[in-house]
Parts: sequence; structure tokens; C-alpha cells
Amino acid sequence: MAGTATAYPATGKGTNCLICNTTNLAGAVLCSECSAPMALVHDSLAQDREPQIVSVIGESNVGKTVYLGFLLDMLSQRAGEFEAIPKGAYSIDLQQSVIAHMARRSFPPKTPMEANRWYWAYYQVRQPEISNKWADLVMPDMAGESLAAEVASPETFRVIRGLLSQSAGLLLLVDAGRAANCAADPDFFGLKMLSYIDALHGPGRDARVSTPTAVVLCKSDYCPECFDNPREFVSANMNRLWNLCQSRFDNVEFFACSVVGSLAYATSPDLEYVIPVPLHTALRGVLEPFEWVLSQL
Ligand SMILES: Nc1nc2c(ncn2[C@@H]2O[C@H](COP(=O)(O)OP(=O)(O)OP(=O)(O)O)[C@@H](O)[C@H]2O)c(=O)[nH]1
Ligand SMILES: [Mg+2]
Ligand SMILES: [Zn+2]
Repeated sequence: MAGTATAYPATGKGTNCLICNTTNLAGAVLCSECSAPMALVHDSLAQDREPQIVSVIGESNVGKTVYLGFLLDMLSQRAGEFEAIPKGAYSIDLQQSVIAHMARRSFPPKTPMEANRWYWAYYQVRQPEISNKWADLVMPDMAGESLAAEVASPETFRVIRGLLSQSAGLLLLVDAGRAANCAADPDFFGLKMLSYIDALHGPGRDARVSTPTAVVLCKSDYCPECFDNPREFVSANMNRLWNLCQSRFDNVEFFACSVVGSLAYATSPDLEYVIPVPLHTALRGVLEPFEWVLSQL
């Protein structure tokens, strides 16, 4: 977690934040302006390579934390012939939390809105089979409600604006289960998110957004037909989002993903709602969108 990032000894010189460029006192753990961990800066200086930000975005409850946790864990287990090295112990906290929860047959908790409580991962990644070039990736686990607040009222969350304007790659997660049930909100949220990103790249500009953007249909276990043709699913069930992708985004690809094999539902006399219980993990389509984004960087 950001709050557990290493404190660095004061050297008398300030350090510029990687995300918002504010100068912070040497020794600061979090940026005073945007709450990004200052360890990112120190780790990237040690690396001597420009880090690239890959952002996982989407509305609250879409599955960002679960997705990112499993993705990082797959990378560190060398899935897809990836070699991945976490830079700093703080980079491991998210995957550890997700794996620990799922092992206890529960989903991880909702991400808090406050940026100083988010998990950040800084990973060095390469696929030696394809290229020996390393990519240094910064991947924060943002809260859906904070993203919604920033999109509704830009500049509310400077850290989000900083992250999205600098992102080299985007993974937009959308809830396929709800879209398949004719809910319009996943379509509207995706539309808002991408129009925010379009505007960030320069309002009124004619050029289209070139940032590689993977649209990931989460919870596709609810509608397995997504795996056959995610592109067709988005064009049929999330037509507003599809149209914006076609007219403003130059480099978009569509994917389906699911992390659970089977779910049970539980409640208790003192609860007014039902909780989904993941009976077993079955990862499908987690690596593919990431692999595609990486190949486009
Ligand atoms: N069926 C199914 N449910 C899933 C899957 N992934 C996530 N979920 C459900 O979605 C819920 C939310 O997942 P999170 O990863 O916490 O969602 P989030 O996008 O991080 O939400 P915020 O932290 O509020 O932004 C989980 O508690 C599960 O109930 C999946 O692959 N299949
Ligand atoms: Mg979350
Ligand atoms: Zn900052």
C-alpha cells in the first residue's frame, strides 16, 4: 500500500513527484499534492529508465482490484513467458491481498476513495521470447468512485488527472455481466471515461487518441459468449462506447476476462444483502489484454 512505501533519508534537496511534478521535501513518503508514493521516483531513478504508466480504469465494482491483483500475480509466476520483477516490496501488496482473500473464498474489499490508501505496483517486465527490452510499468489500483468524481468534475483528483494524462496504455474494464442484462450504466460509464480521456488529449483537436486502449469485458463468466467475439459483444451491447472508440480512438482492442470458475451466494440473518462467494479461481483472459497493450507501447 502507498502508506507502507519506504521513507527515504533527507538529503537536503527536494524530489519531484513522478505523477504531478510537485517538489516534495526529501524524505517524504507520499507526494503532498497528489499522494503518489515517492518511492516510485526513487525506484525509477535507480532504474535509469523512464517508467511508463499503465492505468486500469472502470467504474466501482467492475473488478479492477481483482483483475490487477491476478495479473500481477500471473506475471510474477512467469505466465505467458513473462519475466517480471517488482521494484520495492510495496509493489507486491496488491497481489498478496487479492490472493489471500481469494484463498479464503472471499473477494477483496472495495478500494478506498482516498489516494493515499491505494496500492501501487512498479514492475519491470519483459517477454524474452519476443524481445529483450524491459518495460518499466507503474500500475496503481484506483478507486472507481474517485474516477467517477474526477470524470464528473475534472481537477477533483489531481492524481487521476496526472495519471491519465501520462498513461502510455489503458485498460478500460467494463461489466459484461450487467451489459448482457441490458443495463445501460456500463456503457455510459465507459463512454464518460473515454470522453474524459479524449478531452485530456486536447479538446477540439482533430487528431484521434493514439494511446493503446484495451476494452476488457470483466465478469464474462456471466456471459461466456463474450469470449467468442468480444468486439461484437461491445458493438451490440455497448453501442455508445463502441461508437466513441470508432470515431476518436486509433488503437483499441476488445477482450473478455473472468477470474472465477464458480460462485455461490451467501447471506446471514443480520445481513440485508447477498454476498457472492468465489468457490474457485479460474483465470481466463487476464493476460491477453495486458500482453496486447505491452506490445503496442
Ligand atoms: N462473476 C465474477 N465476479 C467478479 C469477477 N471479478 C470481480 N467480480 C465481482 O466484482 C466485485 C468487485 O471487484 P473489485 O475488483 O473489488 O472491483 P473494483 O473495480 O476494484 O471496485 P472499486 O474498488 O470500488 O473501484 C467483486 O467483489 C466480485 O463480486 C469475475 O471475474 N467474475
Ligand atoms: Mg478496487
Ligand atoms: Zn504528486
